[in-house]
Amino acid sequence: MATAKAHTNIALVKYWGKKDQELIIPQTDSLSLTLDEFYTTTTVDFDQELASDQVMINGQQLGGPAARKVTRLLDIVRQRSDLTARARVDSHNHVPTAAGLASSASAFAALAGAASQAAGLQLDRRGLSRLARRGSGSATRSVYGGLVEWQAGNDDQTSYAVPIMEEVDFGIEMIAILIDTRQKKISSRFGMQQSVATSPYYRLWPEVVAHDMVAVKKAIAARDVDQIGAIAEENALRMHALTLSAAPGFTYFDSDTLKAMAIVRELRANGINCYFTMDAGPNVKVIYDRVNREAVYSSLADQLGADRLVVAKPGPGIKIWND
Ligand code: 2P0
Repeated sequence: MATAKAHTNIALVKYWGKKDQELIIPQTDSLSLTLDEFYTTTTVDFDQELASDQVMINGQQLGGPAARKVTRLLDIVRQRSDLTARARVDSHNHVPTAAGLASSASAFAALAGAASQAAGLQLDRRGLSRLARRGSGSATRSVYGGLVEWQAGNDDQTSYAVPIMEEVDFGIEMIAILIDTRQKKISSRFGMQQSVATSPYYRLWPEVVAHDMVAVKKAIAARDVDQIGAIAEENALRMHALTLSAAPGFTYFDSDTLKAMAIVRELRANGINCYFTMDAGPNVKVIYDRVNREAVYSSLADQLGADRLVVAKPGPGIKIWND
Protein backbone atom coordinates (compact mmCIF):
# COMPACT_ATOMS: atom_id res chain seq x y z
CA MET A 1 0.00 0.00 0.00
CA ALA A 2 1.40 3.39 -0.98
CA THR A 3 0.35 7.02 -1.32
CA ALA A 4 1.47 9.74 -3.69
CA LYS A 5 0.83 13.46 -3.80
CA ALA A 6 1.12 15.25 -7.15
CA HIS A 7 0.37 18.83 -8.10
CA THR A 8 -1.35 19.99 -11.23
CA ASN A 9 0.38 22.05 -13.92
CA ILE A 10 -0.59 24.73 -16.41
CA ALA A 11 1.07 24.68 -19.83
CA LEU A 12 2.78 27.86 -21.03
CA VAL A 13 3.44 26.17 -24.38
CA LYS A 14 0.54 23.80 -24.94
CA TYR A 15 0.23 20.14 -25.86
CA TRP A 16 -2.57 19.83 -28.42
CA GLY A 17 -2.56 16.65 -30.51
CA LYS A 18 -1.18 13.14 -30.40
CA LYS A 19 0.80 11.14 -32.89
CA ASP A 20 0.02 7.89 -31.04
CA GLN A 21 -3.38 7.68 -29.30
CA GLU A 22 -2.67 4.42 -27.50
CA LEU A 23 0.72 5.34 -26.02
CA ILE A 24 -0.12 9.06 -25.74
CA ILE A 25 2.84 10.32 -27.74
CA PRO A 26 2.27 14.03 -28.45
CA GLN A 27 2.77 15.76 -31.77
CA THR A 28 5.04 18.36 -30.13
CA ASP A 29 7.02 19.23 -27.01
CA SER A 30 5.29 21.35 -24.36
CA LEU A 31 6.29 23.33 -21.26
CA SER A 32 4.41 23.98 -18.02
CA LEU A 33 4.46 25.43 -14.53
CA THR A 34 3.50 23.10 -11.66
CA LEU A 35 1.26 24.91 -9.14
CA ASP A 36 1.22 24.71 -5.34
CA GLU A 37 -2.52 25.25 -4.82
CA PHE A 38 -4.02 22.31 -6.69
CA TYR A 39 -3.04 18.73 -6.01
CA THR A 40 -4.25 15.15 -5.76
CA THR A 41 -3.40 12.64 -3.04
CA THR A 42 -3.95 9.00 -4.01
CA THR A 43 -3.55 5.77 -2.06
CA VAL A 44 -3.32 2.42 -3.87
CA ASP A 45 -3.66 -0.93 -2.14
CA PHE A 46 -3.42 -4.18 -4.15
CA ASP A 47 -5.62 -6.82 -2.53
CA GLN A 48 -6.10 -10.46 -3.64
CA GLU A 49 -9.56 -10.44 -2.08
CA LEU A 50 -10.95 -7.87 -4.51
CA ALA A 51 -12.91 -9.03 -7.57
CA SER A 52 -12.35 -5.75 -9.44
CA ASP A 53 -10.57 -2.41 -9.03
CA GLN A 54 -12.42 -0.10 -6.62
CA VAL A 55 -11.87 3.58 -7.34
CA MET A 56 -13.02 6.31 -4.96
CA ILE A 57 -12.60 10.02 -5.73
CA ASN A 58 -13.38 12.45 -2.92
CA GLY A 59 -15.34 9.70 -1.19
CA GLN A 60 -17.46 8.81 -4.23
CA GLN A 61 -17.20 5.58 -6.16
CA LEU A 62 -16.04 6.12 -9.74
CA GLY A 63 -17.58 4.11 -12.61
CA GLY A 64 -17.84 4.17 -16.41
CA PRO A 65 -15.10 5.39 -18.77
CA ALA A 66 -13.26 7.32 -16.02
CA ALA A 67 -12.87 4.14 -13.94
CA ARG A 68 -11.75 2.21 -17.02
CA LYS A 69 -8.94 4.75 -17.59
CA VAL A 70 -7.73 4.06 -14.04
CA THR A 71 -7.90 0.30 -14.57
CA ARG A 72 -5.93 0.65 -17.82
CA LEU A 73 -3.08 2.34 -15.96
CA LEU A 74 -3.25 -0.23 -13.15
CA ASP A 75 -3.10 -3.00 -15.79
CA ILE A 76 0.20 -1.60 -17.06
CA VAL A 77 1.58 -1.64 -13.50
CA ARG A 78 0.26 -5.19 -12.88
CA GLN A 79 1.80 -6.43 -16.10
CA ARG A 80 5.21 -4.97 -15.24
CA SER A 81 5.23 -6.31 -11.70
CA ASP A 82 3.61 -9.71 -12.36
CA LEU A 83 0.78 -8.84 -10.01
CA THR A 84 -2.73 -10.16 -10.52
CA ALA A 85 -4.43 -8.55 -7.51
CA ARG A 86 -7.03 -5.86 -8.07
CA ALA A 87 -6.57 -2.54 -6.31
CA ARG A 88 -8.38 -0.22 -3.97
CA VAL A 89 -7.74 3.35 -5.13
CA ASP A 90 -8.64 6.22 -2.83
CA SER A 91 -8.07 9.63 -4.38
CA HIS A 92 -8.63 13.16 -3.06
CA ASN A 93 -8.52 16.24 -5.24
CA HIS A 94 -7.54 19.34 -3.32
CA VAL A 95 -9.02 22.35 -4.96
CA PRO A 96 -9.93 25.49 -3.03
CA THR A 97 -13.53 25.93 -4.16
CA ALA A 98 -16.15 23.85 -5.95
CA ALA A 99 -13.93 21.81 -8.28
CA GLY A 100 -13.24 22.98 -11.84
CA LEU A 101 -9.47 22.86 -11.86
CA ALA A 102 -9.37 19.26 -10.68
CA SER A 103 -7.11 18.03 -13.34
CA SER A 104 -6.18 14.75 -14.94
CA ALA A 105 -2.56 15.94 -14.68
CA SER A 106 -2.30 15.66 -10.89
CA ALA A 107 -4.68 12.68 -10.79
CA PHE A 108 -2.74 10.42 -13.15
CA ALA A 109 0.67 11.48 -11.83
CA ALA A 110 -0.44 10.58 -8.29
CA LEU A 111 -1.98 7.31 -9.49
CA ALA A 112 1.21 6.34 -11.35
CA GLY A 113 3.30 7.16 -8.27
CA ALA A 114 1.15 5.31 -5.75
CA ALA A 115 0.41 2.27 -7.94
CA SER A 116 4.02 1.70 -9.00
CA GLN A 117 5.26 2.03 -5.41
CA ALA A 118 2.52 -0.26 -4.03
CA ALA A 119 3.43 -2.85 -6.68
CA GLY A 120 7.09 -2.71 -5.70
CA LEU A 121 8.31 -1.24 -8.99
CA GLN A 122 11.39 0.87 -8.45
CA LEU A 123 10.77 3.64 -10.97
CA ASP A 124 13.01 6.67 -11.21
CA ARG A 125 11.36 9.97 -12.03
CA ARG A 126 11.76 9.50 -15.76
CA GLY A 127 10.07 6.10 -15.46
CA LEU A 128 7.29 7.67 -13.40
CA SER A 129 6.83 10.41 -15.98
CA ARG A 130 6.53 7.81 -18.76
CA LEU A 131 4.01 5.81 -16.72
CA ALA A 132 1.93 8.90 -15.84
CA ARG A 133 1.86 9.72 -19.56
CA ARG A 134 -0.05 6.48 -20.23
CA GLY A 135 -2.91 7.86 -18.10
CA SER A 136 -3.04 11.40 -19.45
CA GLY A 137 -0.64 13.52 -21.47
CA SER A 138 -0.47 16.48 -19.11
CA ALA A 139 0.30 14.10 -16.19
CA THR A 140 3.70 13.45 -17.79
CA ARG A 141 4.79 16.91 -16.58
CA SER A 142 3.30 16.74 -13.04
CA VAL A 143 6.05 14.41 -11.81
CA TYR A 144 8.32 17.47 -11.52
CA GLY A 145 7.92 20.76 -9.72
CA GLY A 146 8.39 24.24 -11.16
CA LEU A 147 9.03 24.70 -14.86
CA VAL A 148 8.92 21.43 -16.77
CA GLU A 149 9.39 20.38 -20.38
CA TRP A 150 7.68 17.32 -21.90
CA GLN A 151 9.89 16.11 -24.69
CA ALA A 152 7.59 14.61 -27.29
CA GLY A 153 9.90 11.78 -28.37
CA ASN A 154 8.76 9.09 -30.79
CA ASP A 155 7.76 6.14 -28.63
CA ASP A 156 7.19 4.98 -25.07
CA GLN A 157 10.93 5.07 -24.25
CA THR A 158 11.60 8.57 -25.53
CA SER A 159 8.48 10.54 -24.49
CA TYR A 160 8.90 11.95 -20.96
CA ALA A 161 9.27 15.16 -18.98
CA VAL A 162 12.47 16.83 -17.81
CA PRO A 163 12.77 19.59 -15.21
CA ILE A 164 13.79 23.01 -16.53
CA MET A 165 13.79 24.81 -13.15
CA GLU A 166 12.35 22.78 -10.26
CA GLU A 167 12.92 25.47 -7.63
CA VAL A 168 11.63 28.58 -9.34
CA ASP A 169 13.85 31.43 -8.16
CA PHE A 170 11.94 34.34 -9.67
CA GLY A 171 8.52 35.94 -9.31
CA ILE A 172 6.23 34.10 -11.72
CA GLU A 173 2.73 33.43 -10.31
CA MET A 174 -0.76 32.77 -11.58
CA ILE A 175 -4.26 33.73 -10.56
CA ALA A 176 -6.78 31.10 -11.59
CA ILE A 177 -10.17 32.60 -12.43
CA LEU A 178 -12.89 30.01 -11.83
CA ILE A 179 -15.39 30.85 -14.55
CA ASP A 180 -17.35 27.65 -14.89
CA THR A 181 -16.57 24.65 -12.73
CA ARG A 182 -18.91 22.16 -14.40
CA GLN A 183 -17.64 19.22 -16.45
CA LYS A 184 -16.58 20.36 -19.91
CA LYS A 185 -18.67 19.26 -22.89
CA ILE A 186 -15.81 18.39 -25.23
CA SER A 187 -13.01 16.37 -23.63
CA SER A 188 -9.48 17.48 -24.47
CA ARG A 189 -8.84 14.00 -25.82
CA PHE A 190 -11.64 14.34 -28.39
CA GLY A 191 -11.04 18.05 -28.98
CA MET A 192 -7.40 17.62 -29.91
CA GLN A 193 -8.21 14.65 -32.14
CA GLN A 194 -10.74 16.80 -34.03
CA SER A 195 -8.20 19.62 -34.39
CA VAL A 196 -5.50 17.31 -35.75
CA ALA A 197 -7.91 15.63 -38.17
CA THR A 198 -9.80 18.64 -39.50
CA SER A 199 -8.17 22.03 -38.87
CA PRO A 200 -6.35 23.24 -41.98
CA TYR A 201 -4.13 25.24 -39.62
CA TYR A 202 -2.95 22.19 -37.68
CA ARG A 203 0.01 21.66 -40.00
CA LEU A 204 1.41 25.01 -38.79
CA TRP A 205 1.12 24.07 -35.09
CA PRO A 206 4.40 22.11 -34.82
CA GLU A 207 6.24 25.14 -36.26
CA VAL A 208 4.53 27.47 -33.77
CA VAL A 209 5.48 25.22 -30.85
CA ALA A 210 9.08 24.70 -32.03
CA HIS A 211 9.49 28.48 -32.14
CA ASP A 212 7.76 29.05 -28.78
CA MET A 213 9.77 26.34 -27.00
CA VAL A 214 13.06 28.01 -27.94
CA ALA A 215 11.73 31.45 -27.03
CA VAL A 216 10.22 30.44 -23.69
CA LYS A 217 13.37 28.61 -22.56
CA LYS A 218 15.39 31.74 -23.33
CA ALA A 219 12.88 33.85 -21.40
CA ILE A 220 13.05 31.44 -18.42
CA ALA A 221 16.85 31.58 -18.44
CA ALA A 222 16.56 35.40 -18.38
CA ARG A 223 13.87 35.16 -15.64
CA ASP A 224 11.79 37.49 -17.78
CA VAL A 225 8.17 37.05 -16.62
CA ASP A 226 6.83 39.49 -19.21
CA GLN A 227 8.45 37.61 -22.05
CA ILE A 228 7.24 34.25 -20.65
CA GLY A 229 3.71 35.65 -20.27
CA ALA A 230 3.63 37.14 -23.76
CA ILE A 231 4.75 33.84 -25.31
CA ALA A 232 2.20 31.87 -23.26
CA GLU A 233 -0.67 34.19 -24.21
CA GLU A 234 0.11 34.03 -27.91
CA ASN A 235 0.59 30.26 -27.77
CA ALA A 236 -2.77 29.79 -26.01
CA LEU A 237 -4.61 31.87 -28.61
CA ARG A 238 -3.02 29.86 -31.40
CA MET A 239 -4.00 26.60 -29.69
CA HIS A 240 -7.58 27.77 -29.36
CA ALA A 241 -7.57 28.80 -33.02
CA LEU A 242 -7.18 25.07 -33.75
CA THR A 243 -10.55 24.39 -32.12
CA LEU A 244 -12.33 27.28 -33.85
CA SER A 245 -10.94 26.17 -37.22
CA ALA A 246 -11.81 22.46 -36.84
CA ALA A 247 -14.78 20.97 -38.72
CA PRO A 248 -17.16 21.28 -37.01
CA GLY A 249 -15.59 24.21 -35.19
CA PHE A 250 -15.88 24.46 -31.43
CA THR A 251 -14.56 26.53 -28.56
CA TYR A 252 -13.87 26.14 -24.85
CA PHE A 253 -14.42 29.88 -24.27
CA ASP A 254 -17.58 31.32 -22.86
CA SER A 255 -18.58 34.95 -22.46
CA ASP A 256 -16.79 35.34 -19.14
CA THR A 257 -13.62 33.90 -20.68
CA LEU A 258 -13.67 36.79 -23.17
CA LYS A 259 -14.45 39.23 -20.36
CA ALA A 260 -11.43 38.03 -18.35
CA MET A 261 -9.19 38.30 -21.42
CA ALA A 262 -10.37 41.90 -21.94
CA ILE A 263 -9.63 42.79 -18.29
CA VAL A 264 -6.09 41.43 -18.64
CA ARG A 265 -5.53 43.47 -21.81
CA GLU A 266 -6.89 46.57 -20.10
CA LEU A 267 -4.62 46.07 -17.08
CA ARG A 268 -1.69 45.84 -19.46
CA ALA A 269 -2.75 48.98 -21.30
CA ASN A 270 -2.70 50.68 -17.89
CA GLY A 271 0.88 49.60 -17.22
CA ILE A 272 0.19 46.56 -15.02
CA ASN A 273 1.84 43.68 -16.81
CA CYS A 274 -0.10 40.43 -16.85
CA TYR A 275 -1.02 37.79 -19.44
CA PHE A 276 -3.72 35.15 -19.88
CA THR A 277 -3.78 31.49 -20.80
CA MET A 278 -6.68 29.03 -21.15
CA ASP A 279 -6.83 25.23 -21.40
CA ALA A 280 -9.59 22.88 -22.52
CA GLY A 281 -12.23 24.79 -20.58
CA PRO A 282 -13.50 28.32 -19.94
CA ASN A 283 -11.32 29.09 -16.88
CA VAL A 284 -8.62 31.72 -17.36
CA LYS A 285 -5.22 31.73 -15.65
CA VAL A 286 -3.49 35.08 -15.37
CA ILE A 287 0.32 35.10 -15.38
CA TYR A 288 2.24 37.95 -13.70
CA ASP A 289 5.27 38.78 -11.61
CA ARG A 290 4.55 38.69 -7.85
CA VAL A 291 5.37 42.42 -7.56
CA ASN A 292 2.11 42.99 -9.47
CA ARG A 293 0.01 40.55 -7.39
CA GLU A 294 -2.00 43.15 -5.47
CA ALA A 295 -2.77 45.28 -8.53
CA VAL A 296 -3.81 42.30 -10.66
CA TYR A 297 -5.80 40.67 -7.86
CA SER A 298 -7.74 43.77 -6.83
CA SER A 299 -8.69 44.61 -10.39
CA LEU A 300 -9.88 41.05 -11.13
CA ALA A 301 -11.71 40.92 -7.78
CA ASP A 302 -13.52 44.20 -8.48
CA GLN A 303 -14.71 43.09 -11.89
CA LEU A 304 -15.25 39.35 -11.45
CA GLY A 305 -15.55 38.74 -7.70
CA ALA A 306 -12.87 37.65 -5.23
CA ASP A 307 -14.68 34.35 -4.59
CA ARG A 308 -13.73 33.24 -8.11
CA LEU A 309 -10.00 33.89 -7.74
CA VAL A 310 -7.21 31.63 -6.50
CA VAL A 311 -3.60 32.79 -6.28
CA ALA A 312 -1.18 29.98 -7.18
CA LYS A 313 2.60 29.90 -6.88
CA PRO A 314 5.10 27.44 -8.32
CA GLY A 315 4.62 24.04 -6.71
CA PRO A 316 6.72 20.94 -5.96
CA GLY A 317 7.17 17.63 -7.73
CA ILE A 318 5.61 14.30 -6.78
CA LYS A 319 6.03 12.80 -3.32
CA ILE A 320 5.51 9.08 -2.72
CA TRP A 321 5.51 7.08 0.52
CA ASN A 322 4.60 3.63 1.82
CA ASP A 323 1.69 3.51 4.27
C1 2P0 B 1 -1.72 21.07 -21.90
N1 2P0 B 1 -4.09 20.43 -22.24
O1 2P0 B 1 -0.61 21.13 -22.45
C2 2P0 B 1 -2.94 21.06 -22.81
C3 2P0 B 1 -3.40 22.43 -23.16
C4 2P0 B 1 -5.28 21.22 -22.34
C5 2P0 B 1 -4.89 22.38 -23.19
O2 2P0 B 1 -3.01 18.55 -21.79
O3 2P0 B 1 -5.85 12.97 -23.90
O4 2P0 B 1 -6.01 15.73 -20.26
O5 2P0 B 1 -5.36 12.67 -21.47
O6 2P0 B 1 -3.53 13.25 -23.06
O7 2P0 B 1 -3.57 15.82 -20.95
C6 2P0 B 1 -5.30 18.46 -21.45
O8 2P0 B 1 -5.29 17.23 -22.09
O9 2P0 B 1 -5.31 14.93 -22.54
C7 2P0 B 1 -4.06 19.15 -21.84
P1 2P0 B 1 -4.99 13.38 -22.74
P2 2P0 B 1 -4.99 15.87 -21.33
O10 2P0 B 1 -1.86 21.10 -20.66
